[in-house]
Amino acid sequence: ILAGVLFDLDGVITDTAELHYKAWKELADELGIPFDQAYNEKLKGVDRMSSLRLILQNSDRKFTFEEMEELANRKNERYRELLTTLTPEALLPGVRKLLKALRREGIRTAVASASRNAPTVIEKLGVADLFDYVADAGAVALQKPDAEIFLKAAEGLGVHPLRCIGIEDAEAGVMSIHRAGMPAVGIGTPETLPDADHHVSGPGELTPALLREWMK
Ligand code: B16
Ligand code: MG
Repeated sequence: ILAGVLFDLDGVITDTAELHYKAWKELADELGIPFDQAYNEKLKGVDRMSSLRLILQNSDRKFTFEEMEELANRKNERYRELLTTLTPEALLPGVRKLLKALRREGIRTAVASASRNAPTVIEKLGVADLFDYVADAGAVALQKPDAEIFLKAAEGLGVHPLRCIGIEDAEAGVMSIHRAGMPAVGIGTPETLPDADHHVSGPGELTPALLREWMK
């Protein structure tokens, strides 16, 4: 029986990937490191430090840990500046309706994102009140594809993981959901997310009835 729905943020609730890209691109340009939209795909669902490491792989010089921390902070400051432009219009179609329908049916909802900025993002999108819990990405030791963030989200809801379903747009996230023992809904296709149990092209296609069905 379905009791909790755990949402990834970027690519599921909104497309912050573009803003992340802008902020990383500015940094990469300053450092003279090649970086484009195609490479940005690799950063989806990947936490901040790991994303930076992927970008710095294309540099011919080495960076100390202190330098890397400074670069990650600089990117985050720029990203947070860009987040001030976010409005409810940036919600992916159907998200608000789905959250309301789930609440009406007594199904609890949480955010299970790698982003430490998740609370700010859902606030700006005007849906913070519609989530029962936001797992703290900053308190997670093992990032996606480890199960930790989805298990923490279930725990925060007070719902057993085996009564939860997860929604993701990234491979690492789908793996994370499976490791937590939950069925995974992929926002994408069997080609982009071969391991997801079910696929939809956007959150607007989801309903409580469909999610209940997929729990069986
Ligand atoms: P932050 P998700 C992820 O969000 C993004 O997809 C990824 O590109 C980003 O690096 C990561 O959050 C960390 O974000 O720098 O804000 O902590 O897809 O897990 O919701
Ligand atoms: Mg995502």
